[in-house]
Formats: sequence, structure tokens, C-alpha cells
Amino acid sequence: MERTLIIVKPDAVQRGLTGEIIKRFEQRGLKIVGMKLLQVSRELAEKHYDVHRERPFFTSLVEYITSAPVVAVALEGSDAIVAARSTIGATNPSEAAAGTIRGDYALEIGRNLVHGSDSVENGEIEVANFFTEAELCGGWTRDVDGWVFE
Ligand code: DAT
Ligand code: MG
Repeated sequence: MERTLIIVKPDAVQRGLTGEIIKRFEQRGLKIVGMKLLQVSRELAEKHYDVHRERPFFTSLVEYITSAPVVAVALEGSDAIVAARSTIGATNPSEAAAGTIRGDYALEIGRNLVHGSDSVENGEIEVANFFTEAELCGGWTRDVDGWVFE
């Protein structure tokens, strides 16, 4: 099973889209193993977006993600990384397909509502950056698992 970190970003929380966004991952079959509301610190934001440190949009990206509370969600599932990213849609919402979260609810790249890890390795790293082991319910049995996972 893969793990991915989803962040319901400040714009999504402010716009009252938290439930709508989490619902889409949940109904897809991905299993919630961690969830919390938090205000991301500058330190955590810079760590999370370290790969973009040299990009011109880095400062505004850190400002954005730290500007108001977010909901962090750790999801588990077969192919969780690719599945979550296809549910999220293209980075630039103006190019995101209708039916994806960004394609349905966003217009601009700097207000693209949601983050999803981009690789199995980064999924593990990002979940560990946002959650302590004690905050995760790693091994819980979901009764419908046999109807979602073959
Ligand atoms: P994604 O969030 O789809 O994984 P990413 O990891 O390439 O995209 O970039 C992280 C965030 O940085 C993205 O959600 C929005 C912002 N971003 C990326 N490219 C950008 C650009 N060219 N101009 C402004 N912001 C950008
Ligand atoms: Mg990314």
C-alpha cells in the first residue's frame, strides 16, 4: 500500500471546500490514516517546498500555504500517489480537466486548492513531516477493504 500526503490548502478551507475535497478521495476508495487542521509554520512550509526553493514563485508559495489553516490528510491505498494526483488534476487549474478538483473549483496556479505527493518516496517523507507516528492510525481495518482492494 502506498501513502500520500494531501493538503487541503488555505484557499480551500476558507472557501468551505474541505468536505467536498476530502469526499472525492474517500469515495474513490483511498483510506484515511491521518487527518488534522493546522496552521503550517514557515519552517514546515520551506521544508515541504524545498525542491522549489530556487524558483521565482517560492516566496509567494510559502506565503500562501502559511496564510491560514490547512487540513492535512494522510491517505493509503494501492497506487495512492497516481490515483490522488489524477483526482486532483493538473498543477495549473486553467489546464486541469473537468471532473478533477482543480478543474472543477479553481482557476489560478497560485490558488490551486490541494496538494498531493508526487512519488512513493515523497509520500512517505511528506506524511512523516506532517504527522507524528502517534497521530496516524496506520493499521486500522476498514470493513469494506475487501470490496475496494482485490
Ligand atoms: P503540484 O502541486 O501539482 O505537485 P508542483 O509540485 O510542480 O505542482 O508545484 C508546487 C506548487 O507550486 C503548485 O501547486 C503551485 C506552485 N507552482 C508550481 N509551478 C508554478 C509556476 N510556474 N508559477 C507559480 N506557481 C507555481
Ligand atoms: Mg508537487
